[in-house]
Amino acid sequence: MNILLINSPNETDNSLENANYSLFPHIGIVQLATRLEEDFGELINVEVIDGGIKTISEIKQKIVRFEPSIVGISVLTPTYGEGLKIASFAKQRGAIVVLGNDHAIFFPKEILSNRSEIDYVITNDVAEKPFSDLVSCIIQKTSVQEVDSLAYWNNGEVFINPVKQYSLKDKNTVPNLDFIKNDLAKYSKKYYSQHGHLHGEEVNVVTINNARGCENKLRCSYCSIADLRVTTGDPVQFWETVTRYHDKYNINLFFEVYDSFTASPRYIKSLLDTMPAYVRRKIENGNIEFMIYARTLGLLARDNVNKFRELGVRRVNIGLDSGDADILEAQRKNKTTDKTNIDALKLLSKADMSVHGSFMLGAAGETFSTVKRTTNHIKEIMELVEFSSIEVSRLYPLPNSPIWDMLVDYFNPQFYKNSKEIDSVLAKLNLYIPAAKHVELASKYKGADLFNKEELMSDWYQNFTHIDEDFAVSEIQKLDDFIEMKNIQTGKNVG
Ligand code: B12
Ligand code: SF4
Repeated sequence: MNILLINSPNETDNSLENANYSLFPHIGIVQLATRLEEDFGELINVEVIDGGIKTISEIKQKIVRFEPSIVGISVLTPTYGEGLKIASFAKQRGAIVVLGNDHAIFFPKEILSNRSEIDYVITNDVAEKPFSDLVSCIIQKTSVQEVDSLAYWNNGEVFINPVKQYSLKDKNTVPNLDFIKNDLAKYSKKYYSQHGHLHGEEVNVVTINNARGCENKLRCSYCSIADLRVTTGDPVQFWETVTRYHDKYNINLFFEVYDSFTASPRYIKSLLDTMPAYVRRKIENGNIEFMIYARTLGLLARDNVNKFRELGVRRVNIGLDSGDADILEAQRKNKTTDKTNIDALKLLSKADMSVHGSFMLGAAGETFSTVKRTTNHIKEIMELVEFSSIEVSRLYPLPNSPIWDMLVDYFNPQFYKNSKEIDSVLAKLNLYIPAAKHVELASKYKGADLFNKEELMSDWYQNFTHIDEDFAVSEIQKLDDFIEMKNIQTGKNVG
């Protein structure tokens, strides 16, 4: 049986890519492919294709040539529209279509109800086991009723089976890079063309993931990550993987996509304690480097920056977000201020690390003067540390976030106790939204599975900020020009 796993591409055109887009492999689908191969061996033939580096027409050609019986598509909210086009094409050619990843996790019922081209949705962000169980049922033609986290049709009704929580400690499948061995050079070349100057002569990149979650239990207002609970894998297996990838594929830059590397002090210690002498030497000689995500508060704690230096971290991605302390609080950054950001950047500079920083203009309650403060802040911090890139974007409200509660789920919020609490948060930001407006927004978006990003942003700016969207766009353009003048890469989370 042939199984094809696809990462759906961004709908934005290439000139509007974010600063790291398609520079690294989509590791989730490689991990799923590896697990299927481990579980089914010769019974299946599984391949992966990443929309980050392939066009929709290349993906369609692949479907025609490979004739998969099962097509699994990884969809995020901004990539879901393209994912549906791929799904329809695969369905017309007779494949069973399964969706996974964040957008599918958030809207299983809506997706199955609105889209006849989708057969199943896996609603777990550690999806190896449920996906493998589903494939087993399809191969053996048995009932899917016992597959955990599965959304499916039964007797004219959509069912969603209970979601099991998987811990990476128990099992974290190590992705077999042979699935993408012909593409590895493509990512590395793209990465080198944009950020090569930050590294040595040859940069071979890969994505790696041995821990997930974040210490900010409040959840940043825009954070759309499915599950923020911290789960960490075996540190010894991590170093074995690093060593294998380095020796076999010549990888020297590892992008560990742990949501916040500062989340678990115990895990940091366990990595330091188990680091093999071979890797330590490679790190000291500059032959192995890591790029991570971190929170600035976490970087200021427990001598973390020096520990990260020892672990080989040379590039840090940070959501700096704003230069205004009140806006940072409104964004639920949980005790992070503009000063915290500045202090952390200074420490990173001392440790000779480069930074990818992202900002957005349009947080709840944003005003002309808070935008001005952020603009000045960006100009100030540019001198503090080496930036690989500074990305300033409009705010794009995504589901499963506190701002989605404000915009869509006002009457039934997930991250606020009730509508009253949202009202009081908004009132502190001088925002008073009539009940009729909330009713209008809820009925506009409730029950939908596909969203128009421009419409979402327009509703957001009009109702939840004190600035015009056009003003945000023009300030971003001015900032981009300034940043590029300093030879720092820009990028867009939203075009
Ligand atoms: C690393 C990362 C990136 C890297 C990606 C590098 C790469 N090529 O993969 C960069 C910085 C480039 C990036 C870009 C974008 N990202 Co991003 N990214 C992440 C991050 C931090 C980790 C993702 C990851 O690799 N995790 C590790 C792997 C092993 O896990 P996984 O991908 O989740 O896969 C597992 C499950 O989801 C599931 N699964 C995945 N695919 C499938 C498919 C099937 C069929 C099944 C059954 C299961 C399944 O099984 C996998 C194994 O357990 C997440 C945060 C998070 N925790 O998810 C945000 C996140 C996924 N990104 C997000 C977004 C919005 C984007 C962009 C659209 C931003 C933009 N506007 O350009 C682009 C889209 C890129 C694309 N087309 O894939 C959002 C998605 C929210 C949403 N509502 O959908 C997240 C959650 C962050 C956030 N804002 O809150 N991203
Ligand atoms: S720091 Fe990042 S991962 Fe943590 S809650 Fe905020 S956006 Fe989400």
